[in-house]
Amino acid sequence: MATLFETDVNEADVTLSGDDILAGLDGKDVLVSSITDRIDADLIRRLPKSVRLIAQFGNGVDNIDVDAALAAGLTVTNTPSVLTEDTADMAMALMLALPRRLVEGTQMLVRDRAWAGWSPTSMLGHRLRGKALGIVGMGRIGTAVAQRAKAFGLNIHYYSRNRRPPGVEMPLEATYWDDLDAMLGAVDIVSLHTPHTRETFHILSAERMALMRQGSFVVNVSRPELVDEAALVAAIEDGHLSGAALDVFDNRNGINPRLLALAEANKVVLTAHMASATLEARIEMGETVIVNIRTFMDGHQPPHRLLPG
Ligand code: 8YV
Repeated sequence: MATLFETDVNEADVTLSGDDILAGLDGKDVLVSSITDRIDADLIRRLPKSVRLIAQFGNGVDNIDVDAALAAGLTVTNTPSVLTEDTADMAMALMLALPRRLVEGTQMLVRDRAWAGWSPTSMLGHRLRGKALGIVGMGRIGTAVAQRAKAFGLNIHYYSRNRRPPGVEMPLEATYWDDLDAMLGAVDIVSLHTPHTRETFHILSAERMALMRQGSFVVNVSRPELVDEAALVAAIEDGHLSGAALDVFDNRNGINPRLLALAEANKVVLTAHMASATLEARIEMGETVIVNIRTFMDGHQPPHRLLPG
């Protein structure tokens, strides 16, 4: 960006306040944001007139009030596709980590130095093949997860606003559910791949967790807001769910100590919002931001612009 444009970078790599963001924007055409920058309606109202494009470095845009931005005549872009495969890889890794006790096995060896050697009943986990996976949100990432899971022998179920065409469903032998509640009672693993919007906030509510099968578990590489975390913790504590593998969790006031306790007890696997954190994805995300800016500044519609609604 610095080669192509006159660029002001947040070199400190720390989250800026709204006022700090505004202070750096005087006379600028473009604001490049990422998930930790809260671009709400108030900040949008206070943006200098020079700013015409918000180019998000990221797929999800729930940190931006997109409706307010579009209503103010701004263009908003994101960086989809380039992080799909890496994010799906991480979902698959998390799906394996719980039943195959990957973290626990490593900790026993390395942290606890407590391995007594192989024995027939040591570190027994559960087989993935033959289990039913319920994917919530069958977009790009959900579909990429389904492809991987199919190769691992999981039976694919999905809930999505729209049923996917036979060309997508058939190779996956996927079962479509138009009723999320019904799907939850029919699967062993629930993996969340829907964006965080007003409609999807707590899509996995306490009521819905109660509908999940005894001993089933949750994978979330999307957004913490999709899950009622307090209810999830309670459902694992009381043994209804066997666990959760979470790349995202509520971290606004630190991580919930009860969630951490469950992680210590190896019922929960936590990773640090790193599903898309590959060097390759970050480079391609940056390149996509640049393509969006360049086409916009050249007077064209940028390829990854968001539409109203
Ligand atoms: C990114 C993500 O790292 O792109 C997304 O939606 O959740 C992450 O994987 C982050 O958003 C960058 O802004």
